[in-house]
Amino acid sequence: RSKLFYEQRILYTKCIAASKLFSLISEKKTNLCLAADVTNVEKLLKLANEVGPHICIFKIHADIIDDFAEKEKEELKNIAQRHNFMIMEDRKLADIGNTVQLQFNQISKWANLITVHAISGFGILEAIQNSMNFNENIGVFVIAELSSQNNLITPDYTKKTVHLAEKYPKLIAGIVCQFSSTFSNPGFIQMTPGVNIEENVTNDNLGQQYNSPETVVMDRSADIVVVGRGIINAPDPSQIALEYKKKLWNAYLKRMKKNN
Ligand code: UP6
Repeated sequence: RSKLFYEQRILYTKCIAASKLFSLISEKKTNLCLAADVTNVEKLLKLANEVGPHICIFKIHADIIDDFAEKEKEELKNIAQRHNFMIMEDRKLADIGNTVQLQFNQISKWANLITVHAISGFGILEAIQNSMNFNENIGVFVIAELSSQNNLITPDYTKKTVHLAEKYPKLIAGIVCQFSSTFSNPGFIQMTPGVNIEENVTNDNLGQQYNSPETVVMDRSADIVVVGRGIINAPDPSQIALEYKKKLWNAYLKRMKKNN
């Protein structure tokens, strides 16, 4: 998997959203996903406008945003179209199939990508698959590992999660994980959070752990890297996003050179 260029990976995926994402990444030459964890909706839209040119995914937590209504969702969709990025709702759905289906039907009205935990078993993916018949363009990222210190996910849980994901290739765009060994299917996109370019920033005080762009892309084969506070707390988010974009893309090119 780590030897293949993004555009080559299209051949291996059965998920429409993943193949769009692979082409978008190679066209824009960016594997950066912004975690736009802000609570103010104007600030959110401003970030999308300013950082949009440098990212492949604009990832949000809709439930932390004040007044994120129909109008603002439309506006975000327009910005996404203008700057050619995808919108991810990082909802980490985890309930029984029926509840998840109802949640998914709402979220799929405005998001292109969504995250889910596999904790409740096959029902969660089955439910989304049923709804997907009406909207084939939305892709799912399954959480197989977390970036936080002492989290409760075990190697066995991770293995079973990947195994379950393999059964839904049309649905699954990728896997949220930390290591290249977590899965091998080149059709799945590895999305990895927990990255900061400041050498002295290795964690926050709530368990988050950070690595460098080189570590996650070169050593751990990340395909898309999630950066939040490293960008959004900077005085000029757009300028720092460009810096992350360049570092991450160079790390990808180096990995390709080394592996081919
Ligand atoms: N995220 C993680 N770790 C995971 C999964 N998701 O940090 O294992 C998400 C968080 C946040 C972002 O919900 O939105 O990635 C990381 O933000 P940060 O760069 O500000 O730490």
